[in-house]
Amino acid sequence: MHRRSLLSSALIAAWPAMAQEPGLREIAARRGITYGTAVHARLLESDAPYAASIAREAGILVPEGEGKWDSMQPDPGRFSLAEMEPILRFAARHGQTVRGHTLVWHTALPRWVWEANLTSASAEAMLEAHVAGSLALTRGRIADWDVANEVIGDPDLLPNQDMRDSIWYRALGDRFLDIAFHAARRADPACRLVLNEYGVEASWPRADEKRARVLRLLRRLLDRGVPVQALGIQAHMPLDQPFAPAPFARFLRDLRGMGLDVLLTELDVLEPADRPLRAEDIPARDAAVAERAYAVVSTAVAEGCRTVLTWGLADPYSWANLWPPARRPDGAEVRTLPLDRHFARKPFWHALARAFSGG
Ligand code: 9MR
Repeated sequence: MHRRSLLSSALIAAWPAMAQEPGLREIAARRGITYGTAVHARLLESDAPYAASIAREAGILVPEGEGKWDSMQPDPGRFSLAEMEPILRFAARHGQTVRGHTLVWHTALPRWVWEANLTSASAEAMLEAHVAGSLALTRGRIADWDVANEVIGDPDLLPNQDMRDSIWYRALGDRFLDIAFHAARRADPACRLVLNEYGVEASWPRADEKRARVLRLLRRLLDRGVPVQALGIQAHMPLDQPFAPAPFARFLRDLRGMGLDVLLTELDVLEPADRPLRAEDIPARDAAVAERAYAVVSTAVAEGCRTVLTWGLADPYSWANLWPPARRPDGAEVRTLPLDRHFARKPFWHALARAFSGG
C-alpha cells in the first residue's frame, strides 16, 4: 500500500473516536486551562496523522527545537524565523497559540557562540542582541517565552553552587539573567517572561534542594527588580523517582506567594529502561505512567497552574526514544506520552482529561 493511502486509512479508522470525544484542548479550556504540546515543524508539514492529532488535541504549541539560539540566530546578527514559521502558520490555521522556547540556554548554541571567547562585556552584548533580535521577530505572534532555561545547578553534580556552570554564568554570574530578562521586557512589553527549570518535582532530597535553589534565585531576582513573571516547571517525570503531592504543592504555593505564575512546560513520564519488555506488560506500564501524570497535573491545577504542555503528544516522536537513560536497550518504543503510535488515546490521555476536568 502507498504511504498516502496507509495514512488516510489510519485517519478513517480513528475517525469515529475523534468525532465523539473532544480533544484535550477543549476539555482543558472548559476549566480555563490551556493544554498543548511540543511539536516539530518538519512533522507538521510532512506527517498528516501527526498534524491531525496536534490540531485536535493541542491549544498551544511550543517548538521543540526551532526557537533555540542555533535556529533563531544561526549566524552573528542574522535572525530568522525560517525554522519556526511552519509552526506559527499551523497554529494560526488551527486557532492555537505558540509559546517560545528558549532564548538563553547553555546548549543548542551555534558554533560561532562557542568559539567567541566571551568576556563579561561581549557576553552581555551578545545576550542583549540575541534577546532583542529574537523578540523583534516574534512580538505580536508569541506572548509567552522561556527567557532562560535550566540555569540552576543539579545538587548531586554541583553540591556547593546554586547556579549551573554555563558559559553565561561564567562570564557574568547570575547577572546574565538580569540582562536577558530586562532586554526581553524592553523588546516585548506584552510578553510573559518565564524561567524554565527541571528536577523540581520529585519527593526526594535532590529535588528538595533544587526547589530551594530555585526559590532563592527567584527571590534574589525579584528583589532587584528583574521582570521574571513565571516559573516553567518542565515535569519530565522519571518513574523511579518518588513523587508525593505535598512537597510539590508547597513549592507551587511558595511561587504563587511571590506573585509568579506556574506552568508545566514539558511533561512526560519516563520509565526505567533497564527491564525487558513483554507485550502483556503494556497495560500495567501505561497505568503507572498515567497515575504519575494524574498526580502531577492534578496537584499543579489545584495550586493554580493554568498552562500544561507535554513534551510531544504521541510516543514514537518522544525525545526519550533517543535519550540514553530512557531509551530502551531492546529498541522498543518508549510509552511516555498521551497517544500511542497509532495516535490512539492511552491511559495518560485519560489521566489528563480527568485532571483538567477536576475528576
Ligand atoms: O526534545 C529536544 C530534542 O529534540 C533536542 O535535540 C534537544 C536539544 O536541543 O532538546 C530537547 O528538548 C529539551 C528542552 O529543550 C529542554 N528540556 C529538556 C528537553 C529534553 O531534552
